[in-house]
Amino acid sequence: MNSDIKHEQLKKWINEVAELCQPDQVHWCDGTKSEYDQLMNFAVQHQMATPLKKRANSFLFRSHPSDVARLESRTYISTTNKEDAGPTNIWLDPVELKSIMSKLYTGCMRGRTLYVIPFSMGPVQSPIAKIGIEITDSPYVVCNMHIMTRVGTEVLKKLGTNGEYIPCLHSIGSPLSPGQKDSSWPCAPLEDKYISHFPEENLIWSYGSGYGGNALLGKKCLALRIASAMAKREGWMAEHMLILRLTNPQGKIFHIAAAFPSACGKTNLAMLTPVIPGWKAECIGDDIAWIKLASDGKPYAINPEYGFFGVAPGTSYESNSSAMDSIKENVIFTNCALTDDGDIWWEGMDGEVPNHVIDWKGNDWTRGNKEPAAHANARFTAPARQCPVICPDWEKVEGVPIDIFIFGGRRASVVPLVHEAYNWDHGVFLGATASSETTAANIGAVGNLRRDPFAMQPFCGYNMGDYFQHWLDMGDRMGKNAPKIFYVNWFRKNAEGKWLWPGFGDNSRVLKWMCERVEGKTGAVETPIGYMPRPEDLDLSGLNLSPEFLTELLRVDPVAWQTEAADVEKNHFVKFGNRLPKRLTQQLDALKKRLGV
Ligand code: OXD
Ligand code: MN
Repeated sequence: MNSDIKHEQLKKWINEVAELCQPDQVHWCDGTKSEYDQLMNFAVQHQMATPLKKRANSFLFRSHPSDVARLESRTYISTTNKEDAGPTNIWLDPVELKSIMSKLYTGCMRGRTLYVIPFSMGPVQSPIAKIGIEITDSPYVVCNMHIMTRVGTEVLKKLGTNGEYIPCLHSIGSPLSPGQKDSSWPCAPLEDKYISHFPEENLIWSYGSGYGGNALLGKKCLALRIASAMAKREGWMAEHMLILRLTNPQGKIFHIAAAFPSACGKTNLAMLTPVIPGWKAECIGDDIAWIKLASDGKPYAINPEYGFFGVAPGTSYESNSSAMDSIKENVIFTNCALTDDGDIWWEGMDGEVPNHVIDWKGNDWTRGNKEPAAHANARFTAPARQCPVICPDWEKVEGVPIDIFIFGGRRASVVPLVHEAYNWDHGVFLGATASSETTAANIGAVGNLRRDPFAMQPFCGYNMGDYFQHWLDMGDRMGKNAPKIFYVNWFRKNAEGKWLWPGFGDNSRVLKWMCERVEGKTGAVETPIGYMPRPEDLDLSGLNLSPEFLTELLRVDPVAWQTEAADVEKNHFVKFGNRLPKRLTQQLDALKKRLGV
């Protein structure tokens, strides 16, 4: 036990966990580079990681084929009353769940080291930041946490003798007997994996998986599920949102926070290169926003993370040059392919498809192979400071004032390029009814349409009906300072299945319209679903977009929207019973009336 630790309650918790999990040793992480290097050396020596010849201080890991993404089907919100977890979460009674998991945790770290990771979500001195302590037996998790959060002694100093922290217990669930050879990605079988949250006591217990959000507990578990429940209790917001600064040619600054489901282009939008002359975009965060009202009544957001855990396939200089420049060195790659000259590769990267690589399963792969070489949810973990368009204010302790909220998802049809809410309640309705086709970020079927309210379906740590009410309450508190709300769909297709909108840098054209709406400088038409730009309101200069494509992008089909409204009523809102705020039912009624239903 580290004798510098003065926090008695923390020491007691570590001792209790060590007694239960029975590791060979306990290591308190200090967050230094030498600690990172030692752990990476260990991972390389034990054939868990491959150093990349072509990228300085960068490593490739290959996970077990069963452990490749978040596992919503094994993610639990465990509250005393089932209703408090709500219809979008899987609930288990806390006593029962703790009993199951305590059995699994017993002796689970035998033959391994228990690492204690003190971390801060948000700049350590930010009044919006929160401290977590993750216990893990995975060196891979420690190294990723070094990049994704602020780890180390500074955090322990802030914690002092009795500071508040969120305990996050993680084990890969794979003890070693004496002399047993370890595997390159130890983890537990699916039926023993649990990603559990106890929001009433701000507690996280995760067992059996070593991958991403299942194991890097600062991210989805703390910064979204537990934080959303804390935010509700404490009157702030924890959202699945990127944060972006846009500066117009006159030097006016706008801050945008945008929520999209996993693997729907948040990182690309967060780092976009505007195609319209004179506009500048800077990235503050690509996944999570914590937002508090300041004394001026405005909502201020921080990015609680310190790095990017981005989806690799599809990332290229063409789609996101800033992401590519962020991953030149000091990066952990997971489930990417390895080229013969010691670099990584994935589908959708610039240049020629290589003749030969080692695929994410460790097998030879040659061009033309039907199976992808990189897993669809392969990831890069990179320090945010390496992003060439990181905003100079990204670590501002008070955050940045938000002017615009955006919701969206992947919809091949029905949903137009952009529409604007009539008012705050209507905006909350747009967030509450957001929908998207599912992606590989979660283990499960890909391409199915599902409602993903506020892109928080997998991440809201309490009853989603109460979460809708929280958004309404926050709007009431913000009043005239409430940001304008928009809904976008970059993914609409024509009858032949072709994308109608180029996306990426061209999305700046849509953002420009939003900023001009905030300034009251541009027009819009009223449609049944909200305000929309007329073709002439969008800056389309230099874009070779056919008039038919533009018409289709901005088309509102009343019959299709009647079907949407009926789906919201019969299959979505009905799930929330008496937890559904009346103000949202009124919004649905108003939509139906505008549609002539
Ligand atoms: C992520 C996700 O990793 O949303 O950000 O799955
Ligand atoms: Mn995400």
